[in-house]
Amino acid sequence: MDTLNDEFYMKLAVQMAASAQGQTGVNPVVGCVLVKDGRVVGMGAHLQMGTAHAEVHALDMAGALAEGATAYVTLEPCSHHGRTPPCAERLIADRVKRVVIATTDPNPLVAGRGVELLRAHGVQVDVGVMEAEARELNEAFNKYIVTRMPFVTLKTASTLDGKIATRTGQSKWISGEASREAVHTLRHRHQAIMVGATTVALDDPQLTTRLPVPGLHPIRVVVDSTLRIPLDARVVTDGLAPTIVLTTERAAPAKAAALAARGVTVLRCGDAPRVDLALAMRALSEREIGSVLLEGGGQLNGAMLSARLVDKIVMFIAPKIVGGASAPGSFSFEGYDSMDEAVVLDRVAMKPYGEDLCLSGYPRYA
Ligand code: AOF
Ligand code: ZN
Repeated sequence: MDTLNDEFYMKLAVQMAASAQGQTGVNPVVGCVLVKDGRVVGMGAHLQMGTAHAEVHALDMAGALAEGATAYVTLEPCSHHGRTPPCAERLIADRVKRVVIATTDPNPLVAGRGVELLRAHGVQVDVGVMEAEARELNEAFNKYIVTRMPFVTLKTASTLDGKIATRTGQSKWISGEASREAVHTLRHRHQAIMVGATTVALDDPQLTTRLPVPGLHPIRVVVDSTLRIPLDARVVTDGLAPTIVLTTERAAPAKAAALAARGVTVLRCGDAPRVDLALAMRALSEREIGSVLLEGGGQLNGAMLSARLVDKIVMFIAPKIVGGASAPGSFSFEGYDSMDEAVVLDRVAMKPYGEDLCLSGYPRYA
């Protein structure tokens, strides 16, 4: 049985934050629980960009009971005037006695100032309860807010021999149902989903979120240097989510106009024969896209990895072997001569999904 302690209440706050993953745009997910004299008197989560922060919901619920209470917050209360007023000031005004924080806010506008402000007004502040869990919930925000580049999660599903299709191009299905459902949850939790034009031409995917309950569809991003995306592709015609095509200055203006007429946003990133992927990621972040789920194929995965633009890899491995020297793999790029140059994953985690194995980690570039 769980003991009633700081971790117990923080765990609840973390769970509330986790439930909002995917719906706060470039804002972090945050949960807050207020406890007074052994009772929970307020709870809240930040639910959408531009709306109240977690602390405000919890304090509104508690009303006068906030006086003398302890607040458990998964992220350092803000000290700045953003789209909403500073939470640290509100906690002080409502006379909260103690604030327990999982992790500080990396936002340069906050970054410790929330803690300082609270302490300066005599509030007891303790930082670091369930820190790792709280930080991981906001790994995309943590990167975006500091670098203004989106956090890229590369997801791939391959056979035991690393293939993402047979030598004739068949890819349905490599992974099992449990893995595929996990992928749709990943889609829900990312602001955008990105694939190459070849994937669109071959598979005509919808790139939407399909789960046992309704999910959020990510913005669809297609990397297409020559604008060969068919005008009747589902991502162009179905209207289920916005679609952005990343291309080059050389792409045909008539095709760009035809796509634009169908509601597709065409962004030109670089003059080279290929899309400048770093520029492209910057262009997405300028549109307030802070997280991207990269779903291949192998060429785009390889190019993104070579450009060091991949932050996390989530790989589903199915217990199947299809062989074929020409069958495509998860990462197709020139490759390295020496093992010393290999991209190595840090903080590796492994989890079974049905008969598949999900291996994830964070690439460290040599
Ligand atoms: C908190 N509690 O629940 C959240 C915080 O534009 P705004 O007003 O929504 O502010 C966004 C920034 O505030 C965001 O970048 C992050 O630093 C912090 N988010 N802070 O105290 C919350 N969502
Ligand atoms: Zn706030």
